[in-house]
Amino acid sequence: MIKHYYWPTPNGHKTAIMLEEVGLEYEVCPVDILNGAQFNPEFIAISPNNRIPAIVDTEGPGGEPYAVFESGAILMYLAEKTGKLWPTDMAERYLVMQWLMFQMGNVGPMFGQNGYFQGYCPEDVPLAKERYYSVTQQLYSVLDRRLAESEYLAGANYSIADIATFPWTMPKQQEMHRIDGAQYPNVKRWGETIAARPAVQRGIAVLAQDMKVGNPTEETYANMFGDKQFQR
Ligand SMILES: N[C@@H](CCC(=O)N[C@@H](CS)C(=O)NCC(=O)O)C(=O)O
Repeated sequence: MIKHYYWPTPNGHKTAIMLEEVGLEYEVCPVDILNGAQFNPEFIAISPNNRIPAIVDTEGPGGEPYAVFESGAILMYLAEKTGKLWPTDMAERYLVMQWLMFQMGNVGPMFGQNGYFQGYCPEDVPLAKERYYSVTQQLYSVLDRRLAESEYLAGANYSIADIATFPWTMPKQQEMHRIDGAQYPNVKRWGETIAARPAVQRGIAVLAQDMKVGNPTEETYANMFGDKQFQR
């Protein structure tokens, strides 16, 4: 059984979707990051950078409990455990890895900073806004070009690379990132195909009612972006 340490954010959605796709038995362990639950020592023992998602596989390698943090590593772990959503052929598998790393190293961090400076930063910082917005547009262009030539990011088949990227490009995210989805028709086609998958819909629905990042209070801001992050 998989214990899923989770909150309904784009990074959390990746592993929520994956668990639904592969059909492993799992238990949702909510980590309310708006109210500081990510700083509990028991959670930091599993996820040293106080970020969701994380998992504990109660029957990990050798039958022992095994903890995994970082969403990309969790997707790979669950793919390897179940033999699903990444190919066995080495050339094909490394295409999946490349697009997964593209998400982990570029899409996630840059879109995240764009969202922060567009929406949450208490000061208007035009240079940062412009910089992260431009990088976000450039990354959308890369995705759109790739999806013009390929059904899914890593080729003809849906994989963990798509699962990692999709939650960051959903309409709500595009709005937050000031992205006009109509400018990226291939991302749109791909996003609509993925959004129609029942497992994706079930994954996104987990704790959906608790997704209230919109207007942070002083306390939730401190937990997510401010002093609490740096106190330790
Ligand atoms: N690189 C990490 C990023 C995870 C991440 O940034 N998670 C956010 C939610 S989307 C979080 O837990 N934030 C809580 C905090 O910053 O304290 C991953 O992909 O797992």
